[in-house]
Amino acid sequence: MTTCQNNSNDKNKSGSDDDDRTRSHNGDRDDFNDKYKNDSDDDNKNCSGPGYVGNRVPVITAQDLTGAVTEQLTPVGNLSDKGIINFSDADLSDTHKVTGVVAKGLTLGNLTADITTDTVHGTCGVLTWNYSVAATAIEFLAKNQTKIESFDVTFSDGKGGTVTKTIAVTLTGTNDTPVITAEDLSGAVTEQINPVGNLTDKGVINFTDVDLTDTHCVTGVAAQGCSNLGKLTAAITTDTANGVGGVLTWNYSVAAAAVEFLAKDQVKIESFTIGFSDGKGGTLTKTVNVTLTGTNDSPVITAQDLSGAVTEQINPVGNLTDKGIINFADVDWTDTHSVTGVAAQGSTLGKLSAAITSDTVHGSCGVLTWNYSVAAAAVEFLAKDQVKTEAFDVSFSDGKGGTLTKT
Ligand SMILES: [Ca+2]
Ligand SMILES: [Ca+2]
Ligand SMILES: [Ca+2]
Ligand SMILES: [Ca+2]
Repeated sequence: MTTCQNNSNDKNKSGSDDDDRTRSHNGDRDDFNDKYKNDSDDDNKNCSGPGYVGNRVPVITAQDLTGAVTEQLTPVGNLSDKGIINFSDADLSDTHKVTGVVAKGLTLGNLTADITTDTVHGTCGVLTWNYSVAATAIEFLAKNQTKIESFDVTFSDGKGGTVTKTIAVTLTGTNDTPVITAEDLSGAVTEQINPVGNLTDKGVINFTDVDLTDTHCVTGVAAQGCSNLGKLTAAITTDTANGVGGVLTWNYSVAAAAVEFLAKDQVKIESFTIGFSDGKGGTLTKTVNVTLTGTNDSPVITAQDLSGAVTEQINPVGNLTDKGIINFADVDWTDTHSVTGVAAQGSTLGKLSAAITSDTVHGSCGVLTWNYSVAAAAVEFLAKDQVKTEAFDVSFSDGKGGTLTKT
């Protein structure tokens, strides 16, 4: 009885002086009994004796009623927290037990509670509560998003004295980076024969984000290198709902005329980097490659000299000759050209040869030169002002299927 009183005394009279302690040890009526002097003196002197008629409810002396867990970056096992409630009970012989733990509303975690140390001489009782939730169960929380789970814990002294305390555990979210579930990162356009408008392609990137409340946006599109002819735009066309179903759509466009310079099957790859974010520090970067494929364009004549003339000499010596040039262009920058044939129309006295004497540079300024020659002696038979026309078909090609024939 003396130890119980001292303990109780110490707890309830912080700052009391030595005189009080001395009086307790001396067996005088002490503070412990003073505290409960609403009861009769007899009851306090004989707590379990025949004169005892009332039960005293346990008294909380200290309590930790709040818990906290924080979402892990990579969920493993359980997240847990615990706390204790200290109590005393003036009824020295009472034993205590937890009689109920009731979750308030729907909770993701569980809370258990037990009397881990019962009172000794009425003091130092300890109720310990343990909260636990599966780490994976709270991944859905966004960064710093909180959810509070509450539980009513009731314990009893077995004599009708019960105490109910509410434990509130705060769950705090951590950001999860969006996850790509499918992606189309390659585009392709093909040069038209006759360029009109724009050449376009598009694709989508599908993503999820376990943080249910996160919204997403494209943070930037950057061309890689400086030679891109086209442009790429990107936007979140469908955001996630319940964490799934996010769609980022990219659109590539290039002026049809801008890719005419590509030769047949020549390819040019244009790359763009797309960044998007969940607004909470979770970012992803994706690179889209668009392949531009060329189509052949036939050479185009820009100027031409298709007629020659020679006149019979009085005294035939050597050959009579003439020549001319055909200027051409080819928008296919890399094409090289060659004469593929010279064919005389009917029988001719002279001969005509032809060659590409200057090929195109960046598609222009190509020159084909033809040379006609006939033996001077061979035309002596012509009377004064009599004419004979000799015709030749000259063909040249860009080597990619584009041919021209000139007469
Ligand atoms: Ca999260
Ligand atoms: Ca997120
Ligand atoms: Ca072309
Ligand atoms: Ca060509």
